[in-house]
Amino acid sequence: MASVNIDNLNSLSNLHPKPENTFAYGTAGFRMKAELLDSVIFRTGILASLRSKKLDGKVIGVMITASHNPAADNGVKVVDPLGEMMEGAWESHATALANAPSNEHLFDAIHTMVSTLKIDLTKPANVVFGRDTRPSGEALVAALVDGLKVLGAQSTDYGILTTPQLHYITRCLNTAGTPEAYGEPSAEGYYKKLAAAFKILVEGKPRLSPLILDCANGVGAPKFKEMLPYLGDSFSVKIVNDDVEDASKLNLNTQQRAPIGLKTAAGERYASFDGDADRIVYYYQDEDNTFKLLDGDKIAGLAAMYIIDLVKSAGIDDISVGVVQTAYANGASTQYLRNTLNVPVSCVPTGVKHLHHEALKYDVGVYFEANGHGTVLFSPSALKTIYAAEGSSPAQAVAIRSLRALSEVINQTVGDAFSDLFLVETILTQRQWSPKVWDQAYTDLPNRLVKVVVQDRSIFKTVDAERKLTEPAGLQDAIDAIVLKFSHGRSFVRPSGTEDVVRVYAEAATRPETDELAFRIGGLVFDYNSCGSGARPR
Ligand code: G16
Repeated sequence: MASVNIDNLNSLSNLHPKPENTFAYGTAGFRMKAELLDSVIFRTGILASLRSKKLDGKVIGVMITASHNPAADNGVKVVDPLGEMMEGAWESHATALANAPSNEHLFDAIHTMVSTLKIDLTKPANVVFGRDTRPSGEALVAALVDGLKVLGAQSTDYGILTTPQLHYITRCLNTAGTPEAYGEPSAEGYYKKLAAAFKILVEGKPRLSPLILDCANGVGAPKFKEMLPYLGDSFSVKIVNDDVEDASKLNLNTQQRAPIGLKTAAGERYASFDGDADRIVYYYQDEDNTFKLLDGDKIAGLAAMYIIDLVKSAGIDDISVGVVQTAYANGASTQYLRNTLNVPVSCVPTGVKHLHHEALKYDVGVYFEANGHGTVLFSPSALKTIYAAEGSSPAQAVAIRSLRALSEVINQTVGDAFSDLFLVETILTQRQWSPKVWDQAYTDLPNRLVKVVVQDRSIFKTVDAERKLTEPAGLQDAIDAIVLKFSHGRSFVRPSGTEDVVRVYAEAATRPETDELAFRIGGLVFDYNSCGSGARPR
């Protein structure tokens, strides 16, 4: 079996020295201050090459982005051949490569992977990559390219893309020429595919008023503008927060309020992307000037309701629909799904990879995190049924056509803000619903998310889909004792996988009680064994 050329490795690795820091492949890859990432991204190039060789030269994707994080951060994640997140078992290998303290250790870490994973280094390696609009992206791409040279990977730079576009392209490249061919492997192919399906879905229906779309001053802005010509008059939009030149404006959004600089008005319909356009939330302003958020839970409820109806109208009885959520899902949304829509609901830990995996268990699996990250997966057998169905009435034929188009408009690889936007716009157009009508399905319990800065978030260990802490010892009992005092109280604490904080979620019967619960638990975490650092949450 071939070996790694050590001189080549040394000379390239010397260009990307590892700082003292310790790195971990977290919820969505490596993510931290951009200036710390040079060696990590260089080594991710080696990792992606090894992954491709292990998979017989299949194309592996690498996306350089820090998504919702501030502009000074950046990150990297590896995409598997069908556009899914990299197989979980490889995360520890990614972490081991990133933390090797010297070139010799790096050489050894590569060889440990090669022997334990039985990687044939003579196989080809193919890697594609993209980045978001962060100013640090260009230099990090150069580090990645050096990493790809270590094992001689063939690579293609797709330039600036949204994260879901890179996932889409990876899948297209690996399925080209097979019965599962996913589309043309380019941003243009992606626009054409989504736009064609959306046009079918809204055909013959009166158009809605323009959507006001906040792009968080991120990559979603130029990319959505690029897509507009493909949509023709099927959709009308007013794009705001589209300044990608001034990085300080990236992701300057606030929680449970309209984004900075956007003045909302009653009667309008709004949506916000995050910095790499893999998440979306909707919102509107009520007549009494209240800001109303339609988050990932609301999108999941809308999508599940619509798909269940469509399957029934199509006369296809043997397709099961299920929904996957995380602990952040509002209690009222879970009740609505279970008791009104009668769909099975599972709860998994935070991170698209967990939701995606669980959603594959259903014929049609709807998965959304409350933060707007999600999609709908159609199983191969569900697609077969949908494509084989003919329908025995014109109404059934229309429903079948819509189901087919729906499976095309929805990105099957990962949560995608563009796809999810077209999913929501389809349903609102088909039903001629305002956001307010959509919102009436159920009323959210008031909820609040608090970030607690701690000295070491790795001491927080969770079980039960992150709903309970096992460590630090005793903290969960203290949380439970507080929660018991609140009507409809629920709260959990978990370490973030993308930011250096611990997150506290709380919900309760009323807004004041919710706020009190959130800050009492936040304060408890901060004070517990003097865990906190910096300002105590209040
Ligand atoms: C990433 C993950 C999401 C997760 C979010 C926050 O999103 O892909 O699944 O919900 O981070 O995770 P945490 O609470 O662990 O920090 P994105 O949009 O930033 O890539």
